[in-house]
Order: sequence, then structure tokens, then C-alpha cells
Amino acid sequence: MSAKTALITGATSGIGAATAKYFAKNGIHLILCGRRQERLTTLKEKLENHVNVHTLSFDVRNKSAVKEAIENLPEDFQKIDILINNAGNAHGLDTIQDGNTDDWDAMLDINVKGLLYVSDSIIPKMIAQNSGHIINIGSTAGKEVYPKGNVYCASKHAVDAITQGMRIDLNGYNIRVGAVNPGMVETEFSQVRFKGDSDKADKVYKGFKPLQAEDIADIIHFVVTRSYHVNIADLVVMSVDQASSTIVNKK
Ligand code: NDP
Ligand code: 8X3
Repeated sequence: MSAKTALITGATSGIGAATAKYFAKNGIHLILCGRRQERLTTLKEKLENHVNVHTLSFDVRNKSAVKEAIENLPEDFQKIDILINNAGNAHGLDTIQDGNTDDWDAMLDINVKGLLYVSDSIIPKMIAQNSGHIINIGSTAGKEVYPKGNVYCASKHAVDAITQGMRIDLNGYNIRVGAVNPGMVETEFSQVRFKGDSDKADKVYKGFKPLQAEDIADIIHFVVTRSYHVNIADLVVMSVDQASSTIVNKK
């Protein structure tokens, strides 16, 4: 069987970067996406001993940039077997009455519309090749709503709905569609949520053993390596210390 190629959004950090490393070790060629080109270049240099790596720097909110980048991929990277829709973040943690409308825009534009723009460029390729695998990174925040999570939770509930919608609409095209929904994972996520306030960000993961990006990468690799007729439609994963968004066994 010939080697597969995966396009990973949000590959400059956290879950996306860990998945890129995991895929490279296991012979999956890579198209790495993110805004921070320097980080993409460093990762490419690290991984291209194992597999072919191409980088694409765009903001997923920029519809025409997304389209142009994916339409103009070099020949060797035009067949995309796996799409990991991972780019996203929370911006702020506020009650709805104290919410910042710029944060709301960011979460809905990146986590929801950005995921749609990237998918819109890749789904026609998968339909034409009669194969493909789309994994959307949702969240436990897409399964329940927690205090001050309002719009972030809404964005991840949207990802849940879009995943279901994709699976329904793409049924019959031999394309697998599923979601991986992590609980708390120690990445740059909270740094972004709290706008660089490291004290606040570090506190989120203190007193218990949170998931690591590598744990999610391992699961994503498991999902993509099942027999082709097996589609893992929806997977929720939490630390043993976490029972729900608000119940975390902190010492
Ligand atoms: P990180 O902050 O470590 O990584 C986020 C990634 O998204 C970065 O690579 C960043 O790249 C990219 N990104 C953010 N905004 C944009 C944008 N506008 N355009 C393009 N890329 C963008 O967080 P995680 O690894 O934790 O998050 C990855 C996914 O996992 C997100 O969808 C998040 O919601 C989800 N998730 C995270 C959990 C956690 O607890 N950490 C739990 C459940 C789900 P760059 O800045 O270079 O553009
Ligand atoms: C990220 C997990 O609980 O911080 O999606 O919202 S949480």
C-alpha cells in the first residue's frame, strides 16, 4: 500500500505538532499548516528525514488564502488522504455578560468557519479520488457547556454538528469522517485563552495529571490506522482525573 499524506492545521503547537511527529514516525507524509512559518520550518527540518513535508502558512479565517494555498500544492502533495482539522483555540473565559465580542469573533471565525474553509478546499479532492479521512478536533466543550465557556463551547458544539453533517452528506463517497474530542490537554491552549498570562494558564493544569498532546496524537494515529471500512465516528477522551468539564480531581 502506498504511503498516505495528511494535511494538519494548527501544526505549530500542541496537538497538531504532536500529531505531525507521530505521523512522521509512522511514515505518513505531511502538509503542515499554521500562521507561524518559523515554527513550521523548524518542524519540517526535524521531520523530513522520515517523510516528505510541505508547509503552508495561512490564517484559516482568510478564505481566499486557504483556497489559494491548497489549490497550489506541489504535485507530490496534491493527493490528500487525511485531513486533521485541528487549528483552534479558546479566547477568554468570561460570563456572557462580560464577554468580549472580539474574542467571540475569533472563536467562531477560527474554530468553526476556518474549519469549514479548509474542508471546502479538500472535500472536492477526496470526492474525486473516492477516498479520504477527515478528523475534526472537537472537545468535551462540544458535548457539554461549562460556566464562562459559553461561546467556546458553542464553537465546539458547532464542530460536533458539522462532523455529523459531513458524515451524512459524504456517505456514499467512501470518505471516513469522525471527531476526536479531548478533555483538558496541557498545550499552549490556556496561554492563548488567557492572552499570555502564564500564572492563570499554569493553574489550569496544576494539582492533577492532565492529558498531553502526545496522548491525543497517539489516539489520532490509532483512528487513522484502522481497516479502511472502520470509521471511528466520535471519540471522547479525558484524563483519569477528569470526569466532566467541571469535575476535576485536583489535589
Ligand atoms: P495550541 O494553542 O497549542 O495550538 C493551536 C494551534 O492552532 C496552533 O498551531 C495555532 O497555530 C493554530 N491556530 C490558531 N489560530 C489559527 C488561525 N487563525 N489560523 C491558523 N491556525 C491557527 O492548542 P491545542 O493544541 O490544545 O489546540 C488544538 C485543538 O484542540 C483546538 O481546536 C482546540 O480547541 C482543541 N482542544 C484543545 C484542548 C486542550 O485542553 N488543550 C481540549 C480539547 C480540544 P498558529 O498560531 O501558528 O497559527
Ligand atoms: C478545551 C478543553 O475544558 O478547557 O477544549 O474547554 S476545556
